[in-house]
Amino acid sequence: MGFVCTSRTHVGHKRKLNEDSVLFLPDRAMWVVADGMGGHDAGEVASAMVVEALAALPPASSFVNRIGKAVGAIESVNVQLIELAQAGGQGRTIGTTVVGLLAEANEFCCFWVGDSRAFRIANGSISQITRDHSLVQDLVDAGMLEAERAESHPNANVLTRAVGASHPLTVDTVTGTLEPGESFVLASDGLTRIVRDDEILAAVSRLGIEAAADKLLELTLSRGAPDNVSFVIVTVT
Ligand SMILES: [Mn+2]
Repeated sequence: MGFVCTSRTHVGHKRKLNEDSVLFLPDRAMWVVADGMGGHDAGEVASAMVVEALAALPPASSFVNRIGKAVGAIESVNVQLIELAQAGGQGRTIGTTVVGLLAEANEFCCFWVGDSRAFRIANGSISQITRDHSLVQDLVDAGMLEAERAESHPNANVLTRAVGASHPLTVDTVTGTLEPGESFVLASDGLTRIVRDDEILAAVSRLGIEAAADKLLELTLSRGAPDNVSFVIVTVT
């Protein structure tokens, strides 16, 4: 399988610092978005650490082995971030989300922690293939909150899982078979809180990949871009 891919990251219109990090390695069929939290000297450090750890992964003997190494790298950054926060002594969390896509031959694996999302776009429809590790997602799953009201819930930003939050950390994964012509979108919540899934679908399925990325960023910025916004689009050729 071949890929065409692109990415964007932008500080947005309200934040002073871009705490998101993007890893874009088409040669190794690996793409990652991480959304750091904790403010200056924390969020951008955490998201960069997880991205750097994944970029530094050694070659693997099989795809399953490669997935295991990626998960292990995230678990190891989790421990490092907890130690870093303890060394700082102010009781704060230095954390990050992570969502990544790995591909090999005709297989893919998506791994994630937190509320950064992965979508799969195929045959004119979009499906979210990750499940947010967030309080509102748990409420939706329990039937206590309608999905449509989750974004506007006062606790919409409360995560139940993040890299750097607690030990041990469980990294969720989903695997599948790649189909030519389908696309994947990895995104931080700076995109997904502002741009609807059907708008992501329309941009990616109707426009070329660069124009689609420009459109998604433009939509976010024109709506105020209250958060950092980062995303990757990968189309299988
Ligand atoms: Mn964010």
